[in-house]
Amino acid sequence: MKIGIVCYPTYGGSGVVATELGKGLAYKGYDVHFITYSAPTRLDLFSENIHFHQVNIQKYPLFEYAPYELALTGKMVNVVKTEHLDLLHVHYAIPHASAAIAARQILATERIYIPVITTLHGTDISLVGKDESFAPVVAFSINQSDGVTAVSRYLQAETYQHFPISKHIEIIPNFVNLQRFKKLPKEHFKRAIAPHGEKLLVHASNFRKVKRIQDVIKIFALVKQEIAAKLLLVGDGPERAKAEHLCHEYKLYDDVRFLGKIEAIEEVYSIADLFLMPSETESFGLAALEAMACEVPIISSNAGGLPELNVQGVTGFMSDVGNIEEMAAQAIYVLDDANLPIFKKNALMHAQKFDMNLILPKYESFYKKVLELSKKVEKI
Ligand code: GMT
Repeated sequence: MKIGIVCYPTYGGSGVVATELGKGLAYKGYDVHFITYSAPTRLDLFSENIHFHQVNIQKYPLFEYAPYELALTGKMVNVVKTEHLDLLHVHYAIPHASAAIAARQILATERIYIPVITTLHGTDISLVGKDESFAPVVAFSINQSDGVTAVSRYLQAETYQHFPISKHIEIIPNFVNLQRFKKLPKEHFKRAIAPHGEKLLVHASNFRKVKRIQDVIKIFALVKQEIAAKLLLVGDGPERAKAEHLCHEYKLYDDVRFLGKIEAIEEVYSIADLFLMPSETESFGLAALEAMACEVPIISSNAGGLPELNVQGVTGFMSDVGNIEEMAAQAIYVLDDANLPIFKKNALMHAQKFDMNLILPKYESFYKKVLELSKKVEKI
């Protein structure tokens, strides 16, 4: 089967899921064509089954806002035709789903029928998608897709609640590659960062407002009052400057390390004792899952789909958004030497339920179902 995958190639959960899915499918023998504006960050694999088609946008003085969606649509049309794709799988509704629906319509005029599957990831529904300038287009493209998936039960419910959707939305949770995300022997790295046996807390994200980085620092400040600890912050984004400022204000700067964007993030998780995710909303929380696979328990908010991932009192704890005192108290409890080993073991055991080898077949059967249904529609 030949599949076109459209995603955001930069740091961000939806791009990571799309890329890991593409790599996994290529490994299974599918011919995978990534259609994006630059090579996806995690597309580090050389494989004869993986192809990359770059979307280029013409610069023209008239365009104050270059029409990326049109360039993407045109690219999809061309790639479907030249590569004889069977299916387009787009990740993140805006603008990938509407571009794919337009491409499908253009191709239909040449009697080429290409089914479109849209995977909803989170902010395309919960934050950006609800914006009144996008909402009608998001609803239209979901309803028009041949198949729609969402990464959690929460996101499915949220989509039905906020948009007039007549389409079935299949839930296919995010997954983790357990070959890559596992606890690695990095004790030397840990000794360098925490030479006195301090506990290591970690947070990884794109440092956007929704991640509540300031809560991460405030929780850490409270934890540090009770136990020796260090904080590692992985990633970068608009909230970083504020976070740095807060560290200075709390006189924490020597105990917090801003590591920036890191490729081998599993090496950081391998030395971590606790992952903090106090997000305002989170449709799934992929970074937390990858940390869990490296035996790291989670302290998170209970927003969005996080209760589907973090099991209260088992893999860590959850609190209401912004309840930093409770999150800090729970972190201190988990980090206690009497409790930590069991939480670590539980985190790994739970992450194994999201093993890529279990979730990929769900996408494969969904592809088959959508292809069969669309063949019937074609005949009518
Ligand atoms: O907003 C982000 O954190 C990035 C965003 C994305 O689409 O790139 O992440 C969303 O998709 C991830 C993969 O499915 C989920 O794990 C994240 O929970 C989700 N983020 C939010 O809902 C805020």
